[in-house]
Amino acid sequence: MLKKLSIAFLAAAAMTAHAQNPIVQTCYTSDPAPMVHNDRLYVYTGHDENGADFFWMQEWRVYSTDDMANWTDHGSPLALESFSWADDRAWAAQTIERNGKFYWYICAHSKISGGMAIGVAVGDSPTGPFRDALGKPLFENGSWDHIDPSVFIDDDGQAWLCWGNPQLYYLKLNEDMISYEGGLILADMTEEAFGAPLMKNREKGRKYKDSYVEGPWLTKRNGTYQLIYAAGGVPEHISYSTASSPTGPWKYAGEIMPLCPTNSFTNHAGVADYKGHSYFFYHTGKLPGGGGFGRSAAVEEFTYNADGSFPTIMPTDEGVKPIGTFNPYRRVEAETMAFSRGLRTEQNRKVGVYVTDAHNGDYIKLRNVDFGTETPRTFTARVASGLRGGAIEVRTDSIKGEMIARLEVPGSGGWEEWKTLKAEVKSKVGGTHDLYLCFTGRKGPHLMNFDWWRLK
Ligand code: FUB
Repeated sequence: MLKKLSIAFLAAAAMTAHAQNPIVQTCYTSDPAPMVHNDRLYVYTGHDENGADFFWMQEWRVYSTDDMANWTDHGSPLALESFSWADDRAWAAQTIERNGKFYWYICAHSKISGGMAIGVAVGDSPTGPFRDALGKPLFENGSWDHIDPSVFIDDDGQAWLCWGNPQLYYLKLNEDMISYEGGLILADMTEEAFGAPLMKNREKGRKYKDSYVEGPWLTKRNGTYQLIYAAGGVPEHISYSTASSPTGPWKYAGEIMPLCPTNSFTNHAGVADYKGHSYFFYHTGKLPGGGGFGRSAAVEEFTYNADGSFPTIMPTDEGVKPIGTFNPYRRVEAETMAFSRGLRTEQNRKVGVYVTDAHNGDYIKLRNVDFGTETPRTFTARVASGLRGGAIEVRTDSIKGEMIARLEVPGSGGWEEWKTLKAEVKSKVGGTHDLYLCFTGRKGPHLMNFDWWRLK
């Protein structure tokens, strides 16, 4: 189903050159939370299930890029089963680095309290492995308010965690990032702060300017604290408030991403500065088959106003421009792509994340691939096929562009029987091109699994 719809989506997207939103086409990726580390930008997402009728989410995922166009899928290093106390709703989360460790703050339904709880996982790298840092929730009290944690480390080193729907809560984290000082802090949910007070304090029949709902993202710009959040109720838009302290009192500052026809009644934002650019991440229901419970991460570039305030940011299908070139003369994980058609990714212990569900006509696109001045001589790929296999055609500039190499992939004796195969590059290629890895073979069956490739 998803596959057929992906094809329809591509047909629509093809009308706009280089449409790249949503940024991942191999599965649904909700509630994006960016983090920059060592010159790479990572996005931590949720994972909406195919065909879901609610937010029945079971795992979190990680993607990364160094050029904002070609994204590597790092799979799912964290899931509900990573937390012995959690049994449902792997909802919005955010990761931050401190002292060489990566802390992934999540929320999930707790079988201990029966409400939503805030948990924290820790890992030694941005892509894990991660483990529950405490073996119990960091905070819970049986309430369902405890969703959507956002973490922020201030210039003085003080870390803050905030979250909540419809009330905004905070904890003052200790330096270890897995314990806190003092008790739960409740934000003042006033009209001045968010455009409307809490629902229970609103005047009947009165129209308010805006309102805080959920999905806070706490940050600081030019010495001013900014709290970005999903606003307005259902459907949601994105607004923000500012303050001179991380816990407020907040002052309503306006909408950032207005209500738009994105096919999703929720929205969830995160911002990051990366390589001299500013990026706004959010989600839409625009991947085929998607919708309110099938949401996907998208990104827009924006420029802050001179005073540090946000401009209005509109969702686009084009997304952002590449800010670098891609080096094909190294082992490239097959799950690195700017765009793909019809494919999914899986992961196992043997090879990690790999591309699967490759049918005749499916493809991977990479953008801004720099072939340099010397033409490559060989295309090598690690592949497996439990049936008859097929071929990978390596083409430049479009799916119908010049075929520079064709790798025949015979059956390897099993879907996890990996073989490294090589084909000659037959045409000269130099400079920068988009690169397409096109799967061909018998119409109908899954042709092959694909682990990595390299030009030499
Ligand atoms: O993804 C599940 C919930 O939907 C999140 O926790 C909210 O922010 C909304 O996006």
